[in-house]
Amino acid sequence: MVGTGFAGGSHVEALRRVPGVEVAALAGSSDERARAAAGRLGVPAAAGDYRTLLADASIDAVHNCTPNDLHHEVTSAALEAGKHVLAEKPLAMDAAETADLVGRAERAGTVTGVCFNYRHYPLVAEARAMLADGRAGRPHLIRGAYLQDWLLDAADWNWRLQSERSGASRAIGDIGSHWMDLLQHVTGGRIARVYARLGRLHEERLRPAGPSQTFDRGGGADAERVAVDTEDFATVLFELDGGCPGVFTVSQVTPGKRNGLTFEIDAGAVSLAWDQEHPNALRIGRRDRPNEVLVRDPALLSPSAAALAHYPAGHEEGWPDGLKNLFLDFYAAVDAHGSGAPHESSVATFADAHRITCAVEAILESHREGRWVEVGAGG
Ligand code: SOE
Repeated sequence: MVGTGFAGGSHVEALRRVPGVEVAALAGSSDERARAAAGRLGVPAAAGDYRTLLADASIDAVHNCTPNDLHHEVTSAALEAGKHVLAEKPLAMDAAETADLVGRAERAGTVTGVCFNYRHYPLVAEARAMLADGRAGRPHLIRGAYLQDWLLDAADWNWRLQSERSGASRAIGDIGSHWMDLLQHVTGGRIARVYARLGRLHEERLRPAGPSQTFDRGGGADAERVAVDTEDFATVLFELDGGCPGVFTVSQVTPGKRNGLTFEIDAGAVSLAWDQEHPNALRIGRRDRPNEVLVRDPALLSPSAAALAHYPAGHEEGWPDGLKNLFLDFYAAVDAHGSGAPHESSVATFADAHRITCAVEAILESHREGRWVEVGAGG
């Protein structure tokens, strides 16, 4: 595990529930931080330099949970060392870097994937199955949002507020990227063109002298006032490659929305609505008979969705379980790589993540130029 923040901690916890996987060591930005995190998470070895882990031949796979500006460097080095790599999103800082990593992964030939974790919920898989097998009909209109409030106050601070660490886009890059990946995964379509407006609640924020983690609240009295150059919120009109139109809103400053990722897909036979904060229900809208709320009951789900539900109905599963599902899939792919057995994976590929970065860049360009922008191949 490389990285000691929110992502690193949640990965270690979910990996504990993946049979056959052992978290061997954890690397951080210093010996001290790595040791503290390893102690907290119960990981047996710690290193202040991730290269120590890469040199260890007994380590098969690396999770890259570093801040965005280190993604390309750490992932490239891990591939070079012949490791399987599960990379946190965004795959890298910009499309030139993500395109480069797609090539490196192909050349390395190890198993690679990107942590677009919202794909791996049972009722997301059910919506996907209903669209893929025709039960839902063809999508003709899409709506959605990804809304949070952890950056509402000017005193809320995190490295994501520094574009040199996080990338040119923040709200879209950090969470809009999840929404776009999820939508593409569920519908099987691709966002082909976008028209976007971005905005900021705070032109300046208060940066604390000490460290702060994702989702920490407020800074201390010693905070320094700094200018912000990335967006707090955005609205995006888009069209899928088949022509289906849609719209989504992204915000990290919406009071009361902690991790409110939602989609609504209107299709010919039914509409499908899902909400990450209530992940065990899929709303199925109908015209000629009563609407349904399909709950996460393995006995009632399609096989691809039931495979992601580990407990009986009423025994609720959520965010940590989606992450576990992603890792079960990734490590099944690692096993299959070793044995040569076939494995069909739902984990986002480096190429999928590159395409998302191209969409993020198209959104920035659309805002800058005030026009529709085609999502290019980038790189
Ligand atoms: C912060 O916005 C964050 O931790 C994102 O970086 C994650 O990708 C998202 O899943 C939850 O929120």
